[in-house]
Amino acid sequence: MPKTASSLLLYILIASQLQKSLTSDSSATLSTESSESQCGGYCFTALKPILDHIAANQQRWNACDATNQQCEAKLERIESQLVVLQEKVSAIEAVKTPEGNLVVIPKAKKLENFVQIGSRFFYIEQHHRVNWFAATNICRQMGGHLASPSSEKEWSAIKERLTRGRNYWLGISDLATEGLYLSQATGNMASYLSWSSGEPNNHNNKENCVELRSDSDFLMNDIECTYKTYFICEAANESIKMIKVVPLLLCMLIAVCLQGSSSSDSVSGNAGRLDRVESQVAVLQAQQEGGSDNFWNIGSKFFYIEENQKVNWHSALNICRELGGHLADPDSQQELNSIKQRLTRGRHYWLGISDLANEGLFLSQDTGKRATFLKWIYGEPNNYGSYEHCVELKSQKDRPFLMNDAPCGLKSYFICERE
Ligand SMILES: [Ca+2]
Ligand SMILES: [Ca+2]
Ligand SMILES: [Ca+2]
Ligand SMILES: [Ca+2]
Repeated sequence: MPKTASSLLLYILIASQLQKSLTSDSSATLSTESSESQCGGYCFTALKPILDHIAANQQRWNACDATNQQCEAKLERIESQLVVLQEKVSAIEAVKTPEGNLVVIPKAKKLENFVQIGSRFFYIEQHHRVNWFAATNICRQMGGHLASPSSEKEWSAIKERLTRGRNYWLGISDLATEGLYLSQATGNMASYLSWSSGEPNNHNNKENCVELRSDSDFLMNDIECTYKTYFICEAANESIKMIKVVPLLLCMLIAVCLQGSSSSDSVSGNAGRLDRVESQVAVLQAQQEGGSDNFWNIGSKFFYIEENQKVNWHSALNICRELGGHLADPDSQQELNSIKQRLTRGRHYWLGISDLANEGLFLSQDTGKRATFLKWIYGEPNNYGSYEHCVELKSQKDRPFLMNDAPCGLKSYFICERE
């Protein structure tokens, strides 16, 4: 089925479900109870704060004024953002466990090759023997990680699926610090270790990667990472986060549109609502990438570079706030240098600095005080056309990234910062 047709079908499906919940509720506010069953638990959980938000702001939105065409144009934009998310999600597939949890398996491999254990999925490679590093890469390409059992229960359930006479890599190593066994997926201490007797022995001072050994009933052993053997992958949690978002967005979109059309006198309330939804979509997109894992640190500060969507300066402010920080204002050359290394040439990135309050006086959005560190491109800030009040980082050709004042309504990538 073509993508547009299948999305349409989804819309209609969710729409009809939500219509039921709306028409059965004379107050025309979203009934959270009915939405829970209509929308599916997983959708609802993530959706609830937004539904509450929509309900709370309903009056204000109803007073808003806009044309039908504006509504449609916005819907089109939201839909195209959804398509982008769908593209990302197309690499993975979700299935529901008997308990109703949504679990993700990489699409590259067939469902029957994955073993469901509790709420997680594992893939056991039974054909190819590779070294630990190759196993790590293969699992990553499949959208997961080399596995690290989280409990004795999980370990023994995995064990049941293994073939006698074969050993299997786990995503655990002491490559970083001798004797400190970290999970490759999380970078933290492995949550469950069950060593074979006398192990880990770091034999010849060379054993840094962990395998499950057949000859010790699949207890763990440290062995040289270049040893070739079978391996076990686990599906990644991030993929699960990702898969939850698309149905969530569809629910939001339909909820908003139905609310608009349920009151006869207006499509007019739609504009304000759609503004909200659009910015929520932007936030969700950023949250996909901007989880705490994706902030990296310079000294005591953490930074996140949004490279997936362009938004105006005010939206960028909001998104960084939603991610628990603020739009970045680097305050030293060292910080600027570290940030610059990660930027993509030719792109523009919003910073949290503007002269919106007083022309020519550039304030940090975070502190409300004069920005302490400004590195302008030659000839900037020029307040071109008298309407450039927001500060971006940009590079011209081969030149380094430096600052420029630009119109706040322009859509650019952006950088968030967190203490
Ligand atoms: Ca070792
Ligand atoms: Ca050993
Ligand atoms: Ca200005
Ligand atoms: Ca300028």
